[in-house]
Amino acid sequence: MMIQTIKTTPYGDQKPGTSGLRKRVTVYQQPHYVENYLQAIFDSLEGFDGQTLVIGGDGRFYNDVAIQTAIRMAAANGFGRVLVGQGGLLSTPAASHVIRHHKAYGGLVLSASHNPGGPDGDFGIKYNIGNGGPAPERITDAAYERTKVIDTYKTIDAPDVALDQIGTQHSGEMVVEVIDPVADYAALMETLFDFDAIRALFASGFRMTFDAMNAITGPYAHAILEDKLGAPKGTVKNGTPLPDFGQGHPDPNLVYCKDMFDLMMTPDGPDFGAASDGDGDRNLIIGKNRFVTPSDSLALLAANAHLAPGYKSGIAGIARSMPTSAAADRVADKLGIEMHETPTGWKFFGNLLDAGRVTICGEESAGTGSDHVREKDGLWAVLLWLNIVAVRKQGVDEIVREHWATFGRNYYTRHDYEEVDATIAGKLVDDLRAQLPSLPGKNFGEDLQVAYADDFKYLDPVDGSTSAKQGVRIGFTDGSRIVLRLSGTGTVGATLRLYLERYEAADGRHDLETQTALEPLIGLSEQLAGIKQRTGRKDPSVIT
Ligand code: VG1
Ligand code: CO
Repeated sequence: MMIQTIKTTPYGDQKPGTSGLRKRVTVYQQPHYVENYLQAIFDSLEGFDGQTLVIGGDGRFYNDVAIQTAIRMAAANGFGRVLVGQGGLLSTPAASHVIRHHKAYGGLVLSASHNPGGPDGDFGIKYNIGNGGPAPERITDAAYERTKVIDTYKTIDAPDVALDQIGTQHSGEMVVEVIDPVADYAALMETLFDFDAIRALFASGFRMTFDAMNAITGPYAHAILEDKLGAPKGTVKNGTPLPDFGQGHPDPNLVYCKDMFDLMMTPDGPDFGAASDGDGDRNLIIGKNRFVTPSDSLALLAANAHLAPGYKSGIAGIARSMPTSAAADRVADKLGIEMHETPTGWKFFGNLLDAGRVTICGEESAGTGSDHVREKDGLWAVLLWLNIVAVRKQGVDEIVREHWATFGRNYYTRHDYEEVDATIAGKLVDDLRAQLPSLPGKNFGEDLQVAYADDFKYLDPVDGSTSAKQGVRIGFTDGSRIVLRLSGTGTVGATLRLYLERYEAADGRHDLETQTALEPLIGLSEQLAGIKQRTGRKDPSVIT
């Protein structure tokens, strides 16, 4: 096998964000752009000689090109074997499972998640470590430093691998195994959930609609929901992964799944609606007449997880990202288990999961998951919901209302301002940060008194590492919160995310319209941060 060492020059913009390196496809198509980044990752790792690397992506445009490049470079860099999903496909949670199940050294997940795909869309590369989870900052920081000085990369002169052909092939001397992307994952789901109970639910006439958004979950949902669980054919919509996601925006929220939301609010609509994102790690849950916020969903799943076989002996603890509502904290409190608040991004859950300190994790951005893999997992959340509905023999709305009546309700919303001028956005956050020391103790309106105001800093209780400047949070004495941070996944300008939360006790009012319930906090955040005034925007781009 002739290893080629190719000369290259650094790009200055290969700093990974919240979840890998996401850029426009046109950026990735620059000469050696993919190669530089992959070599920088390999250069930041040790001891993988002869080991296994998993490769898979969400099927978006440029996946095939990047995968062939990655296979040749893996061979040249000394990996012994590559496992790749057929057609280059692996959902993010399935990739995580394949890494763990086959004891791989690590994996490359090629995705820009919910960002649009196609020649004018986005592409992304993320490296996952041997526990199946996103590389910690120690590795992503090292890779970034390496991209700044990289001058050569290694590859081999070998033909493309036939990605459609399941079985063993070679790239140079390295073994390449093309695997069924669904099989391992579907088998894992079967060990966690009561498939008989869910089968009986569908057999009794329970109607569900699942939108795969022309993205990666189509094959998984067809195989699990329709083939294994007996949901009628047609339950899964948009179930074939397309390179441009059918020109859609594969983000399962109330904007891009508005049609499903409207359907779920009609009297003769289905009993259960769900969707997942481009790479299959997010979930949207809508019951008949009831949208479940991701923060509530985390709390509900944690409170009811013991109804599923995989969690029947209870959960060790819960972790949530800082901007996620504190609904789950109340569940942890009642169960007497550990509760952790981490920075945004799944990579911060890895240590807690590995140490067995938490079992269930979640983010307000529609991500929930457990210790079964080290990524958030869209279909897992859907199946756990179905399992709970099947066992409790209640509808989603009823389950949610009972939860609020027990724990109280955390009214919650996120306002995103997308593609804002980066300088304006940066200054806005800086100015708010500067106000923080003066806020504690201050009163706003009748009942808002600031209890604390800080820039969130995380101390990892497992390895002692710290991550600073993770978002501004202003907490009030009644449990309300205002959180502001800049997105780390956007590819154009800056995205400001404003998160608002208000707690209403178990015997309080649970039927207010969310934006109305949060009106005072929305007004106060504008007074403090001036997003509309400084950006000239009248309204948020997206409200979730
Ligand atoms: C967003 C979400 C975050 C999530 C990340 C990756 O990050 O807020 O909760 O972990 O996307 O999810 P940011 O930095 O833009 O706020 V995914 O489904 O895009 O892999
Ligand atoms: Co995703």
